[in-house]
Amino acid sequence: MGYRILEPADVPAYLNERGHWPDPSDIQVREVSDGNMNRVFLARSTDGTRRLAVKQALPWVRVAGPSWPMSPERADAEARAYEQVAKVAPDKIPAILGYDPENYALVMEDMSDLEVLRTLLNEGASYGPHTSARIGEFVAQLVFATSDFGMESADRKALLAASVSPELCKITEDVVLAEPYIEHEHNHWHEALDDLATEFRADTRLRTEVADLRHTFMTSAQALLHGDLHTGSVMVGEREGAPVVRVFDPEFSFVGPIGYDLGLYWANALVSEERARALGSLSDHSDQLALSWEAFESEFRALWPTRIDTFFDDAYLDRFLRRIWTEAVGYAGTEIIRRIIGFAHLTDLTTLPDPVPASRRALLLGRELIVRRAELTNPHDVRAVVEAP
Ligand code: SR1
Ligand code: MG
Repeated sequence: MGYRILEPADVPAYLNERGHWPDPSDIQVREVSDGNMNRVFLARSTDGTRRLAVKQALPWVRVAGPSWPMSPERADAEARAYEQVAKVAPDKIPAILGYDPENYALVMEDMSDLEVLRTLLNEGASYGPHTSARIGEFVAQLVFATSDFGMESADRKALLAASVSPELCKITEDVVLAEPYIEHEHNHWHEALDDLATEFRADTRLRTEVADLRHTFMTSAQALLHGDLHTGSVMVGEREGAPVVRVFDPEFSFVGPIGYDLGLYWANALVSEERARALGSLSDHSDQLALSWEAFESEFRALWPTRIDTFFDDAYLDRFLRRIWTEAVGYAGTEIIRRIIGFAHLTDLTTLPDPVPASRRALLLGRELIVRRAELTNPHDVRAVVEAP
């Protein structure tokens, strides 16, 4: 039949045809598309005992429309990433029930009993003790297993080739790692930030450091990444009295620098902290970078003795972790900046009564993280920069 864009009314027959739903007359469907890129539908039976989610990639960027075409093959990358994570961290992703490559559609567990982390934080919730630790572990488990330490050389080369994702990488290379530092039609910002946007475009030191991070993103094939690990890609909640953390939406997945995933999470945590500071509602925000890094490092170190290639010794592990740390600090800076003067902004800031003071603080913090990343060697150093007046 070929690729067809699903509308809510198509979903019952679609799920039935694909073998996911026996009685298509007993199904209620609602669209809950929220991210920048795709459409998501939730289906439930009248008594609520059967519930599924369908995510479909469109041939364009959803929020831009057909004027920004984008191959729906990004759904293949997402399905591949889920497959890899399912081998090493199945408890940290939604259950995937099927992938339909013809329609670029994933059928997965409905997680509507959980909440998007960003939404909760914007409503004033705290992280609690588990969320960032689980994220740190998630990154370590995925990247160790798909690095040259966790995977046989030939298998890794095959993964690397299969995970090449030129269009999605180009989005990141452009909207995150270039456009905010040049004049570009995608960019927009609050008019009270004009001076900083202009200053950043003229800052040659900043530009060279971003160029370095951009080139590392393009060339450093360390491990399979989530690729877009912001707080809108994490769901949290409780099931049967136990905390649940689920990472979703890995469509930007590719084999790249490990620090990119950590840096994205940190940036979004730091922006959320600026929101809380502006509203006078700081809670456990300041702990999150350290918690996720410590969990990442400890899990990675725990996996190290299982490495396949023992030419990599313990001294190399220390060096490798330092490199990941430094790059993550830099990527955190780029993510903060692009979310304020680039294409895709964050509701953390845009929904503040006055977004300007928090946005200014965040922009300046972003620049510091990029240009001083080599001298910020641990979470305390970063904290000192965050808390500097
Ligand atoms: C054109 S897409 C802009 C952003 O949305 C996605 O969620 C990624 O973060 C991307 O950079
Ligand atoms: Mg997304």
